Amino acid sequence: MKKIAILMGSASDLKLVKPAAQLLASFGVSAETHVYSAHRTPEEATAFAKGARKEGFGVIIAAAGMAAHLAGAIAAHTTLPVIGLPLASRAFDGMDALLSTVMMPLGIPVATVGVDAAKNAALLAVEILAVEDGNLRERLAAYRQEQSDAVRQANQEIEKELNA
Ligand code: RP5
Repeated sequence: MKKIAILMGSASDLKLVKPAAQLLASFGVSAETHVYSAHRTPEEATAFAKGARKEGFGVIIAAAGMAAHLAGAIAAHTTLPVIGLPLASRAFDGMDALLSTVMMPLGIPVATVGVDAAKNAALLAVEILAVEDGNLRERLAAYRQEQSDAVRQANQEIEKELNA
């Protein structure tokens, strides 16, 4: 099975990114996490992107806040799918990172999830690997079933409480 990389632009992003690593672990997917800054360690970020396919990665999640250029900078140096994870920060509550991540120029796409949507970034990465992996497809189906069951249960409890 291919590996998934989780990159973040600063150590200060870890709390927001950790749910992605935890979800990947729950699916039994091999993941590596690194701090690479598009602006402060561009050489390391570029070297990682250039070597990622050879190193066995199948998907790269790139998380950043503020002027969030990490996902685009990584995508510029690989043809692996890159999932951009914009992170909220003080000044603009994530809108800065969302627009910096999603508005890529023609030719270098970044699949961008919602602000702070670390679990969705991880699920999308698993879905990409699952194209070639039947076991992951089954685990995704089970995850969705559990999710739907929880929503139905919550609905029943609210209906019972408020519609009696
Ligand atoms: C981004 O700048 C990082 O991803 C982080 O979200 C933000 C602030 O970085 P620090 O000042 O916390 O290092 O590149």
